[in-house]
Amino acid sequence: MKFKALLFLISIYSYSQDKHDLTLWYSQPATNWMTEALPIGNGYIGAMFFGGVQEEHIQFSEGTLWSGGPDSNPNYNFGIKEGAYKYLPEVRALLKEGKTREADQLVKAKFTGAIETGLRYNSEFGDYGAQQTMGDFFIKVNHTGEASNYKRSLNLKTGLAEVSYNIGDKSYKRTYFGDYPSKVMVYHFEADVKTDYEIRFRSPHARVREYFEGDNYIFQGKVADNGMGFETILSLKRTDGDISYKNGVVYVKGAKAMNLVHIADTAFELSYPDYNNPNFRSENREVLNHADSASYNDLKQEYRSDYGKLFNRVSLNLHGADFSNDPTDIRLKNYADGHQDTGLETLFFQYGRYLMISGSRPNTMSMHLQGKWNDATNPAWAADYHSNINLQMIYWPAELTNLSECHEPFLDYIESLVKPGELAAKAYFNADGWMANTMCNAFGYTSPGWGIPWGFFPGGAGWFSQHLWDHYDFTNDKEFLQDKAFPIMKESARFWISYLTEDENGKLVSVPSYSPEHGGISSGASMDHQIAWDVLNNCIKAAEVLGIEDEFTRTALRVRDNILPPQIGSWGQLQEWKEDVDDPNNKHRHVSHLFALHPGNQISMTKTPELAKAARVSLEARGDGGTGWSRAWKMNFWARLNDGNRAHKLFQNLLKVVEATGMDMENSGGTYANLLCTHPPFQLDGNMGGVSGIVEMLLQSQSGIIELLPALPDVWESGEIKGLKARGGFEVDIKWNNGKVVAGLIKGKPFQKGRVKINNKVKPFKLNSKGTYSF
Ligand code: FUC
Repeated sequence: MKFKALLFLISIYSYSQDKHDLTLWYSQPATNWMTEALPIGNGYIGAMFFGGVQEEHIQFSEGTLWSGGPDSNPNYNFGIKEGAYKYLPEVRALLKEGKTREADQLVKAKFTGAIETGLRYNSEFGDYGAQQTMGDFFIKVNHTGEASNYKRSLNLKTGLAEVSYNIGDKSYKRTYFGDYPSKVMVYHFEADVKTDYEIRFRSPHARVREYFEGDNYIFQGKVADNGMGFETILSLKRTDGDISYKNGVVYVKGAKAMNLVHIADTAFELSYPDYNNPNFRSENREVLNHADSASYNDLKQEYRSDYGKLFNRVSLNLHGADFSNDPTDIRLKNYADGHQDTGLETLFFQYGRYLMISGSRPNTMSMHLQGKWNDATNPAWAADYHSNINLQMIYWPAELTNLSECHEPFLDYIESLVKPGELAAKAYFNADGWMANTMCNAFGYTSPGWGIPWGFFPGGAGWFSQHLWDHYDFTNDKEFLQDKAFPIMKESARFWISYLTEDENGKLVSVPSYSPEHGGISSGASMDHQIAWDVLNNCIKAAEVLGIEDEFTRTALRVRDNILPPQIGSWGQLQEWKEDVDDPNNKHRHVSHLFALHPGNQISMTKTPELAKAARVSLEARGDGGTGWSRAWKMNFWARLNDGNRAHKLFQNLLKVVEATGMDMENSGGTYANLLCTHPPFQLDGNMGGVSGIVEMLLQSQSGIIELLPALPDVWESGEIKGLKARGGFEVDIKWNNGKVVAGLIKGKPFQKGRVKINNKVKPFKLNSKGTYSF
């Protein structure tokens, strides 16, 4: 039996090389979902627990539960307005004549995506829909008296969340985790003394059927506006004590151990055009039956082994202060007051990896703006898939931090957008290939958003395609490149080949265009040009790997080399638009025109020093603030500019503790007490962008050279990192002292060759017959 076979693996995988204590912990229960509750997940379900003494509150959502889409409105058509393309020549002509205002008005009238809103919809996003919470469990613990020694924690080494306290001389303990292999969440309650519990489930959705059968509490519901069915089951099979059920409440009496195994599924399937899975109920039962063959300890060990296998691939040790004896909320405050705490920085790094493992596993839905953690039916920005920075940033650390398989849900999601994205590209621009604009949902919405300028960004598909190339580049999986990546990349390149037009100097430009969410209409937003360059360049590299040389590759080469290159403007800045109109006092959160520096690689310190200098001028002008993700992105930019101290300053700004939960678009980013990133409100992008920023400070490989410590800040004078990935499929360990590399190891295929930059010297290397090279 699988569970037994896994028992011995635990001893191998539970060992973590991290010397830091990697625990988030608090001496009081959470009172606020967004800022204090702690996240757990099994890839499918994301849950947040509060840890109340008298009553536990566990909120959860399942990634595929969405409102809106085709079943909410028979006219739903991926946002497409047929025939819009007829107005494209007119917009272009107006821009040529310098009639910018008229051109902008025509775009606003004709090139906004269709959306229907109204009271009958679950969210303000109408038939576009929004990610949905499934509901909340409230678990009353019947004990009286004051609690002492209270602790609520999340241990990243074991992956286990715990709540523990005493009442009098009796101790109580809860252990929670999300087990991906068995597709279950597990909530385990134990006490020295027989205890009574009451369990209630509340869902904001319509109840179809609620009942108790065998050892299982079952709730079947549906989303009001699209009728999407879902089912959640709580199995009490492993609970001692008496179990009874009345009027929606499960009563457990006299249990020393109460064990709740929790599953959930929905009628959604990520498949164009109807997105339905009619078999979800029987699939849910299979999950339950399979899990029923395992004891609590089996599930726990299966989880620890599965989690540990991924988590322990990377360890980070930074010498210096480590205040892990202080609760995390206190540490965060002290850090904001200027206390150094490299332990907290390491905790933030590994927390991002924990969130990736808990929120994104093969065959689960892609993470959204909040990963898998959403407690609302009308969440901020629909908790959707934003393509103008957010979704990509969420997945930046996947390859870098050796969690390549966690990247897959996003890559599958990209694939699901191709067909509707082709229809949208034809309808709006009569263009070849596929596009995706700023906001994408679970149902193939790839049209421009319903407002301009924020909604107009056909560059989404090209940027997404970078992730397909990177997945190949970090893994060398040629089959993946050939069968999945290249066809999708090629079609997003073909979009640009047909959308770009020649300007007065014969250069190819994007007309009309808008720099993401900033400024007005343009005859060439730099980010568009850089994305087009990037996807064409990646296609050319992919074709070389696959041995393809044809009409497409020849065109790709010609078009790439004729795109208007990044321009340096009047104050030495990198221009955000073809028009030299950048304002040196502008602090806008988006820094889109630096795409070519990061995550692109058209601009670099060594190959294009003048452009890198201009990028630096622009970055200086934008400042060190912004929303959470904006600070995180700036960390990555400064790392690419080899300025470790400045990157670290941005990291400190990202870790700035924030208590407010409202929406703020300006300069209020930071981190909540539960270490989730503050946009505000909560968005996962800043967590993940921060992790990627840390990696970019320690290791870069985008130039084809493995560069060790390219942007080491003074405060990280000595340390060690193991298991990072580099392009070419390499795995890299680095140890450093006094700012200099002292030892390291590169792993890969036997006899594989590469180049490595150690202490500013580039040298070629060849792995030995075991596939290693140590220095
Ligand atoms: C983009 C950003 C906002 C926010 C939203 C989800 O629109 O400009 O700051 O992150 O995505």
